[in-house]
Amino acid sequence: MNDNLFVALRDAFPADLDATAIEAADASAFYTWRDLDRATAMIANLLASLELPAGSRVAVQTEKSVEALMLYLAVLRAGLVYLPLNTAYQAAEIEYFIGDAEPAVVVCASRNFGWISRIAFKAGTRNVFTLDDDRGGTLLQRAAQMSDAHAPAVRRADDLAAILYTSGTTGRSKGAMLSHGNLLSNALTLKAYWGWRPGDVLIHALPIFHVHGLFVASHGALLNASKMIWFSRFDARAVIARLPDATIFMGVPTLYVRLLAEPALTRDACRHMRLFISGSAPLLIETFDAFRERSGHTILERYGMSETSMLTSNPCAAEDGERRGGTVGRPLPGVGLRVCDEQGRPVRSGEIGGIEVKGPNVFKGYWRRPEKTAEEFTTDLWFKTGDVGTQDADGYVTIVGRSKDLIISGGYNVYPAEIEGFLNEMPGVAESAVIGVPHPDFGEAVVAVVVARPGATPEADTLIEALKAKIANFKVPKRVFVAAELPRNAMGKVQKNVLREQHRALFDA
Ligand code: MLC
Ligand code: AMP
Repeated sequence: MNDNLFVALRDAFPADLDATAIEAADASAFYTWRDLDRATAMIANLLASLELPAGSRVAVQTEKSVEALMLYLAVLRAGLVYLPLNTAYQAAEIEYFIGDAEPAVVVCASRNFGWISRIAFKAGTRNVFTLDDDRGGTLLQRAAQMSDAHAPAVRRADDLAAILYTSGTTGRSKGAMLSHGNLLSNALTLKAYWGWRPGDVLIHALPIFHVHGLFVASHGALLNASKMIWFSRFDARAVIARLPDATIFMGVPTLYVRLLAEPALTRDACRHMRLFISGSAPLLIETFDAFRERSGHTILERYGMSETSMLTSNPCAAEDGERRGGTVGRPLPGVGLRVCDEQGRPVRSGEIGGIEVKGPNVFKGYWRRPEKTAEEFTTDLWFKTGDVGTQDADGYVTIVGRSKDLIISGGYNVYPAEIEGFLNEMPGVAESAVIGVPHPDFGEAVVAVVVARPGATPEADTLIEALKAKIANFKVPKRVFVAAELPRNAMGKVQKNVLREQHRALFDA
């Protein structure tokens, strides 16, 4: 018995391997199921030729491409551990992840080879390959010499398949360890609950370095032998132009806001669609309503996280109930969910508390951080999500806030403590507080308030430029304010809620 996730995905391929599996959105390239099978075998053989110990990590920072998806599948096939990295990450961030995960293999874009290979070799990585979005790079050159037959490595359900870096509820980024069993159980649950059926076609327009685009979207289509229409980046007009050829779309709320900004989004454009799914950040009820009005479709909102994959979903089938805007639906089949007070006692339905979860989808713990893992589980082994919400008598969950200091901007997580750390080191800055405020496009936008050192006059624009050179662009505050002091409570703790209130209307139209 082989529990390797790749085997389940490969077993789902259609009988006709020459049918199209993935089509580039501009119809410039078509990949058959046979192409996926052969290419993943060749890359897996290349990885196998490196004779790496079991559990070795393959860290990947490349632009989105079908070949990058093939690399992910090949890593599973070879029985290694996939570690995807956001393309926006810069040197200090990459250095941290590579230092922490100690990957045996790093794959990066050719243009970044110089600095990334320096970081990787210094950290003890032996193999650095390149992969570009035009099929260039050493990875495919080397794989082209390999056999296109490969027996998937035997893995047990508990063996590690991927590590996703996330900050959990506190502190520096930690690697969430996901097993083959975690990922497969969630993929199978979603396949059934969202009623994937023959003929479904997915528009894949999300990045493939996070749960949403890499697991939820790709696994869903692969497990259903569904064709994907592949966008290397999201473009609202181009997506609308392909809706008539598709049935399923998945996006973060920003994508829905941007689709709605296009007059071409009409009922007629959506007539062939079956399902629009949203997640990764709160979907505003205004967006939910406006989308229904314009397209005739009720967005299905679901909720999940890196550590757990998907946890709750609004119903897909009418007999399972209605899709309620503002809620994230009910716990998925097989997922246990409870809402607890600060003492860890379950609250009554309708009352607010911390959301805790349990199930076959819940991760194995944080990479090399047993103490952090222990902190985020209760004594009876429920995982504390750090999200705050309520569950009504019908089981629908509403997320009302987060106990973790986290900003979600356009579906990307930003940890204020990390940005504050960088700001506090900058010349002229005594201290800082980073907050999220409502933003019409990104949902929340990052804003910083800094206090100057005595005699210093740090400029907002200079600080923003300096941050741009150090951290991923989506983490850089859209605005920086210099204040005389930060509001504090009697205990001396910065009152971020006061700052959020002060700047709440900053991005109002
Ligand atoms: C881009 N920018 C952002 C941003 N994305 N700013 C804040 N938040 C974001 N998310 C800024 C850049 O810094 C840059 O600014 C400018 O926008 C243009 O950059 P770009 O890369 O060209 O932007 P664009 O292509 O428009 O990207 C926007 C986006 C992208 C919404 C398409 O952010 C995106 O793909 N988001 C999806 C994230 C996602 O997949 N999340 C899933 C997480 S999984 P400047 O100033 O430098 O020019 C998860 C679990 C779950 O959470 O439940 O699913
Ligand atoms: P990540 O660690 O990147 O996987 O982000 C997970 C976090 O995204 C969750 O803990 C939630 O705070 C948030 N999230 C995901 N889906 C939703 C949703 N539908 N509504 C509100 N928040 C969400």
